[in-house]
Amino acid sequence: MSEEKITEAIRNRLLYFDGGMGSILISHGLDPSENSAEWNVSHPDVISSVHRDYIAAGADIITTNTFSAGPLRSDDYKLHINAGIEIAFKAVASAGRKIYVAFDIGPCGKMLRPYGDLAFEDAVDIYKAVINAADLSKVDLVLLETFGECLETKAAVIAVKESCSLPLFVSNTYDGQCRMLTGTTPEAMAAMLEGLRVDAIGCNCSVGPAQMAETVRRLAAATSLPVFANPNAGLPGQDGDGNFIYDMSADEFTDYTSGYIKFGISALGGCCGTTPEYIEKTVLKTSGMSPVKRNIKRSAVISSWAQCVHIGEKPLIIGERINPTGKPKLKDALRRGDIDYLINEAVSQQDAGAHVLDINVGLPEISEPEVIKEAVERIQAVTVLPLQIDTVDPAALEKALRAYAGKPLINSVNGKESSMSEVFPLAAKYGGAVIALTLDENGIPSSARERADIAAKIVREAEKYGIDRENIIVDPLALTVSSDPNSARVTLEAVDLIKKELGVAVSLGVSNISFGLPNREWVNSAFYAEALEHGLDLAIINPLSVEMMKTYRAHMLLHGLDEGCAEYISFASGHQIVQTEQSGQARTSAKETSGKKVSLENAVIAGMKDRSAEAARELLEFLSPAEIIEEHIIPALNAVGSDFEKNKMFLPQLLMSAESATAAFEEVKAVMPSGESGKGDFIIATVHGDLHDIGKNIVKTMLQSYGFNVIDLGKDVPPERVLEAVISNNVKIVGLSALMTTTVPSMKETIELLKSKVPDAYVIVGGAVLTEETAEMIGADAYAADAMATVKLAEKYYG
Ligand code: B1M
Repeated sequence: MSEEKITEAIRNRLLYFDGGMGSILISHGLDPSENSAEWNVSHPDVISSVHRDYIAAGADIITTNTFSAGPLRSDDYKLHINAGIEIAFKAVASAGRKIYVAFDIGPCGKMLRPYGDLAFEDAVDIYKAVINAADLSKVDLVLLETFGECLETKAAVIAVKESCSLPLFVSNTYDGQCRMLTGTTPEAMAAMLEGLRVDAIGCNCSVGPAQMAETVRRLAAATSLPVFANPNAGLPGQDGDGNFIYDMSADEFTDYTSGYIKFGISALGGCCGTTPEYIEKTVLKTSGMSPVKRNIKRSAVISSWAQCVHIGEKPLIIGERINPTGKPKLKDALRRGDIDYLINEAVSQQDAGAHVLDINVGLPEISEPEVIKEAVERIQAVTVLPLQIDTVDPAALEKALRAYAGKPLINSVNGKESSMSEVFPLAAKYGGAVIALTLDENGIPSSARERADIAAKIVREAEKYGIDRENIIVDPLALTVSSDPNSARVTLEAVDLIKKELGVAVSLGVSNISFGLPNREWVNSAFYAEALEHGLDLAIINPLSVEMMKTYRAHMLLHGLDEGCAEYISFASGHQIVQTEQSGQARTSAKETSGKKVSLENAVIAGMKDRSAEAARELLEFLSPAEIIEEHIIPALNAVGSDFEKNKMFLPQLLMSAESATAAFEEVKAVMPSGESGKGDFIIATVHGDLHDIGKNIVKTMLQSYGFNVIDLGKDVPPERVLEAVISNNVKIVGLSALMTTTVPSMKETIELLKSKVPDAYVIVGGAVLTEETAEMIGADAYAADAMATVKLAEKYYG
């Protein structure tokens, strides 16, 4: 009898993962700073006994001790991986029942751009190196675990898929608000991973089982794939030595985790702090239970790194402005490589109410694959909207699909064999809903019937690639009424036929209807209203056009799709759109009136690096550097910080704003007087654990311009390094910066070390999180609220 594959088993019955490994190894003497994968070589018996204990406890899936084995962690990673696989393979061989070996892969140890400096394709190569190092004949599946970031997860999935055909389970970590480190929701993750055709999705680590319940529920509601959950033994706390401790008993743990079964999950296990006892009690408590059948309403869904957009639930708008056709300024920006111009268009369209953004950068004189990749990477970092990848070049399409952090719309495929054979394999591999144009080798048919027939052919062909019809959105093509008076009628008839016969969603590039006519928006908006009446699901329009948005908002209102008329009222009262016709630039009138001041703040808030620098240069004509910093850069960052706190902005956007603020600051710094540099030396650092250095850099520049020689130790500086700099440079005055409540203890530690070794050291502290009182409490000599206060304190010290 052939063995039941893991992909079948997980659909047939409740399975059990094992529990924590690292926390058990620590109890056997592993130093938390050691690479636990090395123990596969140095302590194989310990690893083997942990596996055997989990098997005895009832686990069906044993994860190899290879979570932290990879080229960035150790040169010996191949050795560690294969030793780990061999130990697990032998442990299950003597189990007497089928136990599945999961080859466990954790995050690679470096952050991808924009959070770190690792390029996406380099990350793919790192994961490929890990997979190719392993003897995969001895494992049943690959498990990607504890991934906290959307793009890194995608890089690892692609690497696995391109290297082997083993079943792939993917588990992410979410916080208590059901967000991954970078803000991704369970629904967005499920959409992307289902599109990438993984075999099961789950969550592990980070929080305790109580806090994880909502993530598990949402994951299970968002996907038809099997879902699994491996929580920690409680919410992580820290002991006096800074070690993580987990304090939930096995009984309490199983009380929570057994409750996950009603959500429809297929497998349960544990993560940090759990032991064989936890798994045994889980198995006992849930014995006799089977996975609850989930009723997932299947609908087309696309996603960004942050959120999902469901197609077919209500009419949606695809912003059309990032497309060079007929837009000389955009063409020029593309030729100059000015991606900030595109970012401005993206942000304006998002503010105006678009739900999806079309990205088309096709110009014969640029390298479309390279430019579309950069455009996707940069635009997705500043917007939460899903993108529509719009290109006819398969190489460009593939580059964009790889770089995209989510499940995109693909624009487009058509009924030509050549188009379908190029686009469908890519859509099947990377996931995505596809816009299908009703044209084929014979051109665009003149009747609605023939267009619907082409649509049916495309849907059938897509199914051969495993792309089901909910991921096909048919565009029956709006052609200009100026050359064919029947064209609008035919298109609308085709909308009706296609929706009725195929049950798929329908989209239209609305403005094509008026090509060659004057006052095109009059025609466009009338046609748009009619198309909405016919059930148009997605309209590619200009969301900055008042005419079009009037039509949309009124339609939503009249069809009971605008609760409390809220969106209409907000649109009607105040959201007037001012458009500078040819330029392609547009802003709301409220923003426009505030002139240059808002333009630097907006650029920082929107994360436009080049625009921020440009705006700072402009402001320097009539403001002093200090005024620009105090009145423009800092307020913009405060606004960003406040939106971040309210979950309105997420880490990628925070990061883009920080980079933009830095770009503006660099411009300002360039014109600041350098000072005579003889007033004395000053050591400055951001404390250990803290990566915020914008404020510290401002303080440094201000000190320099007042004549001090600043020794800058950078950010995330350990106390010993500060002490060493004080001693080796014989400088007693030190400025420390900390921006987070969590890094104030590190500041205190630094002060204590300095004072114990150099009692006459004079320490000034600063940073948004500090006050006079805190400064005193942690033993600082002085508190500086800002850069000027620091200069005054330094002058007093040396004076
Ligand atoms: Co983050 N961050 N951040 N962040 N970030 C804050 C600080 C936060 C308040 C945002 C929020 O939630 N509202 C919050 C901390 C909450 C808290 O503990 N109370 C926070 C968080 C939580 C985080 C992360 C944990 C987010 C995450 O990963 N989930 C993460 C932590 C990373 C780490 O440090 N380990 C993180 C990451 C980042 C970015 C990397 C994206 C980026 C920093 C980029 C960089 O610095 N290169 C960033 C940013 C930009 C911010 C905000 C938005 C802006 C900080 C800033 O530059 N302000 C910030 C929110 C806010 O402060 N409104 C926020 C402008 C700057 C000029 O002010 O630094 O105060 P400031 O400096 C002033 C004075 O304080 C004084 O003079 C300066 C000039 O007037 N001063 C000194 C400062 N240092 C001094 C030293 C002196 C003297 C005076 O020595 C003599």
